[in-house]
This record gives sequence, C-alpha cells and structure tokens, in this order.
Amino acid sequence: MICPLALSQVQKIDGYWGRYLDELSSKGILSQWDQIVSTGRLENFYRVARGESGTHEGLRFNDSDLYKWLEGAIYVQKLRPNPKIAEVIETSIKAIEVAQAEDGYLFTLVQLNKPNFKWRNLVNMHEMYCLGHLFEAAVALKQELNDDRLMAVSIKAFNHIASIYGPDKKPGFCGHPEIELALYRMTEATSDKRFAEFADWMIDIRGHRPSPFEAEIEDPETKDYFRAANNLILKDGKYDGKYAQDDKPIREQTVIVGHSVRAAYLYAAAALSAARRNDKELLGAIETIWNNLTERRMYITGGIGSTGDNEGFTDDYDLPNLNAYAETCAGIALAMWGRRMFEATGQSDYLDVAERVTLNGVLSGVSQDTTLYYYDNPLESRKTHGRAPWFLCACCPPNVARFVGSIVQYNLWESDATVYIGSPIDGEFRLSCGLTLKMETKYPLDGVVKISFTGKSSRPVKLSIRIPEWSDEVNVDFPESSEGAEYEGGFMVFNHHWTSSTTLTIDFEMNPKMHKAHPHVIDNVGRLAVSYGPTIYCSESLELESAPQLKVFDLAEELRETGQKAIDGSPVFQASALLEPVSPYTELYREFSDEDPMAGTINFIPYRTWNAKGPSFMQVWLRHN
Ligand code: FUB
Ligand code: ZN
Repeated sequence: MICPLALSQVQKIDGYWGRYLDELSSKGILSQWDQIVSTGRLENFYRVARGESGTHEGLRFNDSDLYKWLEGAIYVQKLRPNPKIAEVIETSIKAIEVAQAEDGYLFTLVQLNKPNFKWRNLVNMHEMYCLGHLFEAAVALKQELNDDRLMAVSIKAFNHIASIYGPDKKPGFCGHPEIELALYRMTEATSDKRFAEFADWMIDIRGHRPSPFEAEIEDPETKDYFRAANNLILKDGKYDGKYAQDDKPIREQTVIVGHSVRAAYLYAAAALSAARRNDKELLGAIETIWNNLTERRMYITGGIGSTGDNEGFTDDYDLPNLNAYAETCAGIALAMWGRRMFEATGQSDYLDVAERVTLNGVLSGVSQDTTLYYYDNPLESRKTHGRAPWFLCACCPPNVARFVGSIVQYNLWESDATVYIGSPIDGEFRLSCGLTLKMETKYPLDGVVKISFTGKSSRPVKLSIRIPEWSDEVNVDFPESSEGAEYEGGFMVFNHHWTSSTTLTIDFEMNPKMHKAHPHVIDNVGRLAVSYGPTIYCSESLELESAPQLKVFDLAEELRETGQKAIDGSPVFQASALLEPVSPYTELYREFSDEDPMAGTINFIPYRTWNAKGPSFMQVWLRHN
C-alpha cells in the first residue's frame, strides 16, 4: 500500500510551500474566518442551537465552508501554530457540537428553514456533501491535533445516515459526491470498516435505474424550491443523470461529463475504492475516464470544466480561453484524483497531471498573500477579472486552505519498502523506517533538489523520485554510490543503505519550452504557450496599448531570460514580438493597405502569479508568426 505521509511526520516545511504556509497562518486562515463570521455561516449553527426557525442565512450548502475552513485551519495550525487560529478552531468545534440534533442530523438550512425537507432531495440539497466535509475536518482534528470531539459528532451523524440508507435499507447517495472520500478517510482514522464499506456501496449503486434522484425531482412538495437547481440537472425536461455522474454505473462510464468538482471527487473516491477492494474493473473504468479528461478536456494549466453553464464539461477539445471556467475547486479535485490514482497504481503520470494543476490551475486561484481568490481561472483576460476575498458561493477559498495545508500528502508517500517523492518540497520529514529525509530545494523555481538523511533505518528502503514529464535531462550527483538508478513506473529508484553521510543531488534541468494545442482546440490555432519546468507562463499588461492580444510572438529569436524575477521568484522570460500598430490610427475601421508591424517584445511570467497588480490584459496562448 502506498500511503501519504501524515502531517505529524513533517518536521518542517520551508521554501516555496513554506512561504504559502506562513501566509496562511498569519493572514489567509484568519481572513477567511472573518468572512465565515460576517456572512452568518457560523451564526447558522448557533441559530440551530437556540432552536430558531426560518433564520438560515446564505446558500444551502454554506455549512461546508465552515467545515472545509476548519480542516484547512487544523493543517495550518499543525504546521505553523498561531494562538489566534487555535482560538477560532475551538469556537468552531463548539458551534458544530451544539448544532447537532439528538438523532445525529446536522445541516443548518434544513434544521432552521425546511425541517420537512430532511433527506427529501439528495440530488440537490447537499446534506451528505456537507457532512462529508465535516467528516474530513473530524479526521484532520483527530489525526493532527489528537482531538476526538468532531469524530464523535461525525460517527453520530454517520450512524444516523446508516439508519436510513444502506444495502438493506433505502438506496441513497449524494448529488454532489464528497462524502465517499470522507468515509474512506474515516476508516483510515478509526480502523472501523463500516465507513469505507458504506462508501463502496454508494459508489456501486450510483448510475443504476431507477435512480433515487428521479423520484426526488418529481416530489411535488420540494419541486418549486429546487426549480433552479433542477434546471441544471434536467435535459429537455428529463433526468439524464449526467450532471451528477449518475447517467450510468461508473464501471460503464467512458467519458467525463457533468459538473467538474462532483466528477473529480467521485472518481478520486472510486480510485480509493478500487484499491481497497482490488477491483480491476472499477480501476479500468476510471482510467478510461481519466484518459478522456487529460487527453481531450483539460486546459494546459490543468484547469478542468470549461463552462460555467453546468460548472463542468462540454465536448472534446472545447477549451475556450476567455470564458474558461476551470473552477479552483475543480483543479483541487483533479489533484486529489491524480493523487489517488497514483496511490492505486504506483504510476507517475497521474502525478504529472496533479503537479500541472497544482502549480498552475490551483495556485492561480490564490494571491501570493493567500487573502484573495479566483473562483474561475480563465486563460485569457481583458481586464475583466480580479481576485476577491470571498464569494457568495465560497467553496474555493477554504478548499485552497485545506489543499495547501496538506500539500505534503500530494507529494510524499511511503510503502513498506519505498519512499516516494512526487515533487520536491523543501523541508524535513520523519519516515516510518526511522530515517529523517531532508530536501533542500527551490522547486518549482528551479529543478535542483539536494537530498540527505539523519537517523538510522530499521529496514532497507528504496527512494523513488518521479521523473517529471516535462524534464528532458536529469543530472544525478550521488558521490556515495557508483550504481545508477533503476526505473519503474516513471520513477528513478535508488536502492541504497541511507546514512547521515549520504547526499544525493538531482537536477531536473528546466528550459523554457513552447507548446502547441491540438488543432481542434479552435481558440489556440496559430498560437503558442510557454512553460518552464512544471510552470505554465502567460503574458500580461495593465495597459491596452501593450496588451498581449496586440502582439504576435516572433519565432525568429529564442525565448531569453530577462534576469528579472516574477513576484514568486520565478524567472521572467522575453521573446521578440511584432506589434499591431495603434497610433496614428483613430478610425474604427480603415481600408487595409500594407502596414509594417512594429518590432517589440513580450514578457512571460508564471500564469499563477498574474493579476498581482489588479485586473489586466492576459493571455496564456499567444499568436505566433
Ligand atoms: O455545490 C457545492 C460547490 O459549489 C461545488 O463544488 C462548486 O462547484 C459550487 O457549485
Ligand atoms: Zn469552488
């Protein structure tokens, strides 16, 4: 079994990710908390405790924001303790405890406003989705802060669910998958198999007919309330199941459809399910869906879900830049799915995708100081897009917090015999064999990582380091050993007796590269995108006069480093460009005659850092000559 390192195994994280943790601890977590309080999200729990009626504030799934925030706050508190965060974690735990009903039910919208709607509309209501996020916060609290209070609330809530739904009771699963992932984590944290078995059951019954959702949608008492939500689900007035990945059993699905966050959470859980049951058929199906996504429906940034209409997928190669939805949560969900696919298969290409989306389509969703967020992550902007501290539907900010807070779990794993490094993280990590692994690196700013160890190993361990898909040249300096590495599943595998004197330096050489898209991605015909190592670049300007949209990438000269640094320390690149002449023209239209373009330059910065100075003109895909 390949298992991620626990946060308790982290001795320290510095470097690129350390800076994000510092910012989250000193600013991001607390600014999100202020939003949770000022928007009534916390108060809803107190209102339930006070026995109020009709006073719920906000969207029906707002409870999930508190839970997700709490999970993120716990990780950040574990790695970067801050007494103010400790205080608000405590406040939120108490608020959750007092809101739970006697029977275990917990969902403030129904408790306050719609008691008759309890468990009446799984497809839209989000009761299980919210509880899933509670369960994940409970696992975090138990595992990282050794506190069982929310696990007690979660087990009570689960027992309540299992008293209504189950193999010998009603069929039931949530329209928004999430609880499945959470249940596997509950089993991992408690060793109680009931949770994982329940998740397996929900995964297996999804997509069969009749779907429990068909009757719910027709419920005359709830129909009006869910009219807008039903419009997303119904196609020509009929339920086709695609929006919520309920169109066919997962084992028969081949194409990624519907809402992107729902899809990626579901398949991440399905990967866990396939691994624990050694279910090759299920794994094969999600591999096929994964291939459809990554070969035809994913942006170069790793963003997924190209339209806001269904917050999800459309058709193969339909990847518009300006209106790209590519929700930050969908990027996070894809990283989760990639991680779980790697854990199930040991193959590094899933981590290539996880790295792509993490460093591009997810980190673009958060400002460097972690207080401002994007919901959607377009690949072009015409000064129309800015990050915001919070949203009415605020799923993304707390998701970023829990993702960045647990970044180690997306990059470091152990099995009995092997330690796996997905992408290097600067820091020190206690391994279960007794060794402490130290990585010194600026990754992803450059590709060099120096690895050393302290302590003694109780058993031989191999060190497996992913060879990133983008790397053409890997230089290894291993003075203590003349033996080369073996290669397995896309990893370099070093078999060595590691001691305190071992050093291993690896340099994944990074060079700027240019990329073309498949010609069926119509938006990108005649255009190029630039990358450096795992980082996708863009060009940006605050002024229309120098907007990348007015420039044509001149391929006559190579991309060159400017010597300047982007806001996150990455190198800035420059290319020669031909500029559309603006002056002296004043007419809206003119008759065309031969006009010489002006010679100029285009600068490239990491896509994840764009919009640091406010709304701008930006493009990832630039026209070329
Ligand atoms: O439905 C809950 C969350 O809100 C989804 O995951 C996001 O896409 C947004 O719709
Ligand atoms: Zn979101």
